[in-house]
Amino acid sequence: MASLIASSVAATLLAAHVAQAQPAVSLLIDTGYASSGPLHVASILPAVSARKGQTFHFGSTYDTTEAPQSWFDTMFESFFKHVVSENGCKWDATEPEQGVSNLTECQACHSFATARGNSFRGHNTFWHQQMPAWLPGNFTASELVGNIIPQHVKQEIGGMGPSVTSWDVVNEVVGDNATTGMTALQCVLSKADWPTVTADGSGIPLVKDLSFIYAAFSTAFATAGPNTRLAVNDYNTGGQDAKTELAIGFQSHLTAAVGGFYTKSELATTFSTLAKLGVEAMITEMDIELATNSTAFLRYQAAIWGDYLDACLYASNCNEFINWDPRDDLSWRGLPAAATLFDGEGNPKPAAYEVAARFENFAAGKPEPCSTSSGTSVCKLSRH
Ligand code: 9MR
Repeated sequence: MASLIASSVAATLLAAHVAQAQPAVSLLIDTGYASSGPLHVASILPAVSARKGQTFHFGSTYDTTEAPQSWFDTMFESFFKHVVSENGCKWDATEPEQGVSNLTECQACHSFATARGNSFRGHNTFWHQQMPAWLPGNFTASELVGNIIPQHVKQEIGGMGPSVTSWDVVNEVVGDNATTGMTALQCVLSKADWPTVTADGSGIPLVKDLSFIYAAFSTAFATAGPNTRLAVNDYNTGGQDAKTELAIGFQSHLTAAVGGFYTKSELATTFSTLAKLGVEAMITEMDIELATNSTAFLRYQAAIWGDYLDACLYASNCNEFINWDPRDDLSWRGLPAAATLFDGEGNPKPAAYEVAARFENFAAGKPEPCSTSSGTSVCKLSRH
């Protein structure tokens, strides 16, 4: 699944793939569900949770610095009901000076969520990007594992309190070339980013074993609330592959092109494999880049979004679904990629209406729709 996206090299890597044609698709919004006018997801979510047997968390990223605030106020009342701080809970924001906890932005996002009846998810306590300047390259492995990571994880997770639904305890620690048959250590060692290869000053690689991951998780386990899910979060996950074996947060930075996303059945098989192991999984950073903002591509995007949401809804072990960036003008993938549910003016796109329709369908107790992103030659929807 090489064309699923690597987080830091997104746009360039997939330029070739997005030029591919899109299939004609069949959508629930063609069958009588609303395709214009007000969106009613927030009012449907309680019935969704009732069918799931536990709270289903559906939301998006937010940061207090992002404009326009009035749009966020409305959307996080009526559509999104779950908040992830896009950047405010990362290590550079939360421990800008060694040993000094600063949860100001992370807490502000949590307060924004709480004030609107939203739940809150934590992203992240450990990542090789957005590190505070004082950290990389300045410590030995034993200082990192024995002191710096546990202290940071404890002060952040402890400081944010037990209501956080899930934490990305480690983010993007698995290498892109991880393959089945490799040990977990080999998979992590193949990650060509700090802390895997940064020397500690003596030329010795900083990470020689998985103790940095163990340090983060054991501290998180001891500090987090009893119902908080603790995740390895990674991109290019969701299929039957080595990366997915190690991660339960499926970022899902996708592209609307064959090979740019997992099929619904691949994703469903992955959820069900994990369910049999007693493991929960979640969609943590969904967006879908388009080659062009045409009607056909917007419909393809809606079909893929619908399939991912259905895969999560109809799985027993998927209860969080997060969209990365709430609207196209705020997307890390750029406005031309049109990768989110709402356009650059904040207007709902077909994918937003299709998401609402999938929720409505599920909440009404209906059977799972077929795999719409496969195209009308494979799947045609009708209202049950
Ligand atoms: O969306 C985030 C963007 O605002 C930051 O500049 C960027 C820094 O690398 O991180 C983005 O979020 C990333 C997330 O934290 C981890 N997975 C990949 C996301 C997109 O790069």
